[in-house]
Amino acid sequence: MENTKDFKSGFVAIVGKPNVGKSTLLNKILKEKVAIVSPKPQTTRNKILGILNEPNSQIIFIDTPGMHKSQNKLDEYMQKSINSVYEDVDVVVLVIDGLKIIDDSTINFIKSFEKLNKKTILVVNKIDESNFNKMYPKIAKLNEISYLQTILPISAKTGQNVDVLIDEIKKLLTDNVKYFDDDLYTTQSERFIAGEIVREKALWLLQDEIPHGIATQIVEWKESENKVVISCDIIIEKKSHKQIIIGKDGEMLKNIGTKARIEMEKMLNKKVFLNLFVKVKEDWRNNSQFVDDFGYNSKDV
Ligand SMILES: Nc1nc2c(ncn2[C@@H]2O[C@H](COP(=O)(O)OP(=O)(O)OP(=O)(O)O)[C@@H](O)[C@H]2O)c(=O)[nH]1
Ligand SMILES: [Mg+2]
Repeated sequence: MENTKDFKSGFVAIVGKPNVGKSTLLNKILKEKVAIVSPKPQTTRNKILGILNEPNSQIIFIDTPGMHKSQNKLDEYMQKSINSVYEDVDVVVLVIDGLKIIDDSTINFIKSFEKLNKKTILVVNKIDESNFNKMYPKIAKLNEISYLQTILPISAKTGQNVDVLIDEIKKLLTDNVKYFDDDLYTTQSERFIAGEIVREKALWLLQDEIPHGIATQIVEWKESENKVVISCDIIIEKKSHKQIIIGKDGEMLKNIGTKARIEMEKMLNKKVFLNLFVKVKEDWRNNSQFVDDFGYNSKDV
């Protein structure tokens, strides 16, 4: 079908520090879960593409890992995937956490995006947990940053102002091309999302540094008409973490598995038989080969 003259499309990067709510925002915009979310920073490790199809527009969003200082090979991969996103996008949605103090370093951080020379919308997230009187002076402070197209307080969690954000983005789009089929809302494979679901449950259930050292790898996927048998390796970086992830009498692993299976069944609309295996790869986040093997290949960013 030919696009009408007023059809708009384009690519939008969602960027910002870890834990500010970028992935929550993407899921809310799409009304589908394409990116995993957790209260722990550095949840997202890859660029995640989500497509919002509306009768007169197609917006392609790219969620990115939170920006932080690189400490290992995995961090370097994450940084590369953030850097590579800017080439292709028309609009940058820069997300900050509205519950955090907005000081000079925040202002400088936001100003550092000016050199990208992209139309930029600043989103101040998590307003559901604040009140207008507290938020207003903070947002007023941001008005001195002149290169921004819009400053918008939102709640990615409740969806407040998310429709306004989408309208503001549409105003900035100039392409007239349909890049993807109408019925596609992500380019992530079900296999990739399944691995991410296992990682998400581990992020929620495990404490301290353990979840950050976890990678997941789908090693078996046998699908028939009404069931899928999925086997997934959970890779950990220290032998001493093995007992913690398995738990007393296997309780922790069982819990991760049950929660992941329920979510996979919703996604796949089929009965899922999920087998989890724990494997130790000492210090894998510092090993380029392992980082590549577990799906974080710099050549793919
Ligand atoms: N109260 C509140 N919490 C939110 C909101 N948006 C996200 N969160 C919470 O903030 C935490 C981080 O959310 P994510 O969406 O994983 O954040 P992220 O920016 O993608 O994080 P990284 O992938 O680590 O960079 C989670 O606990 C979310 O539930 C919001 O609008 N309000
Ligand atoms: Mg994320």
